[in-house]
Amino acid sequence: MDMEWWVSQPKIELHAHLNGSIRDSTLLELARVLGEKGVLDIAGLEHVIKKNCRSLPECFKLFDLIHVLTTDHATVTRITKEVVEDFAAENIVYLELRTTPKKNESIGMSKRSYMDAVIRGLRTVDAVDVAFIPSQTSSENSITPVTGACETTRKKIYIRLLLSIDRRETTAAALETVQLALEMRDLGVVGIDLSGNPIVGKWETFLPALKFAKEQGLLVTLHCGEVPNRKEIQAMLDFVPQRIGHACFLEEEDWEKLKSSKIPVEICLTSNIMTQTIASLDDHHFVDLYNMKHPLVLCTDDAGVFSTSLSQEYSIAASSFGIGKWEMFQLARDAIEFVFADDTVKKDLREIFDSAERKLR
Ligand code: 6MZ
Repeated sequence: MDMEWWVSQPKIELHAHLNGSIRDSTLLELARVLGEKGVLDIAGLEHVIKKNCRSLPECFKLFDLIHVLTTDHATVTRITKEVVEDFAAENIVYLELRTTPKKNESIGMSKRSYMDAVIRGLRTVDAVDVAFIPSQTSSENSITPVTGACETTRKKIYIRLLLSIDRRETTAAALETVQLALEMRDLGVVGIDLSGNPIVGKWETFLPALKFAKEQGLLVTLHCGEVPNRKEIQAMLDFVPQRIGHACFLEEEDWEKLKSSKIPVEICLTSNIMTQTIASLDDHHFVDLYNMKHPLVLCTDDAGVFSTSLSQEYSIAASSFGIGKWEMFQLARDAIEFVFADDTVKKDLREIFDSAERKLR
């Protein structure tokens, strides 16, 4: 199967970090502008940006650099728009985009104004129809089935937002993010993510904010087991989040707990390989989870940083694990059950997949 086939099929993306999904070309352009202004020494920077294999610690250094380049309101708006257009272009019909609200007093940025810039980005997308305000979801959007590369009608993408707590943050900062998520529920914010450098920060620091989020009905996904950390992995599974990301370093007992809990796992193949979290695809836990019929969803993590796309992740899984086209289509459809959006959206998504399926038969 060629890439065109994977691109043409409807897909659901549930684990994508905004700043990790930025286009290479935009990143280089922003770096050059700051370089010309003398704000940044860009010697060697292009090499860093273009490097296509980096360890997990190197990745977080790159994120700090990306944040220097992107964290002003106009750029946040621009990259949001571009990221949405890029996902929609490859027939992602539902995108749960996550980002860490950032505060920078020197440029008048609060977590709220950062998120407002993201929302402006969603509003300025013009290449495709964007459905992100929950109350308007059913009336605003007639269903545009995604049927293939030669589709002539406009594409449509549902978007929901997750606010990320960075593991460098304090309990108070994490609570502020949860509070903001609650305030922005009518703008499509549906949940909270815990992410950032997995060797930084302690679970106990974030727990009060995550508990509060849960009590308030926000849905939670956690980066879990990206590095070996037995105690934290156990505590995370005991918290019973609605989904977890990665799950690379679980021990036997944790696997049992995960499997009986049926917590869906967001699998990011290229990310795990590039960061050398998993040595090779042959060793990837995808196979075991897939064979067990454990709920799972293929995701990109950081499509820009890892030079991948969701279509490519599907293609890699199919060829590496010998899974047929039809099964892969079902895998993509199964993700409907794990989205954090409400039943109206799920119903629309089912219709989109049904319509695509009729064309496949
Ligand atoms: C953990 C990750 C990540 O939030 O600024 N992030 N956290 N593990 C990963 N695996 C490679 N990839 C990205 O997007 C970038 C931020 O997302 C988190 C990190 O906190 C990173 O700084 P935003 O839009």
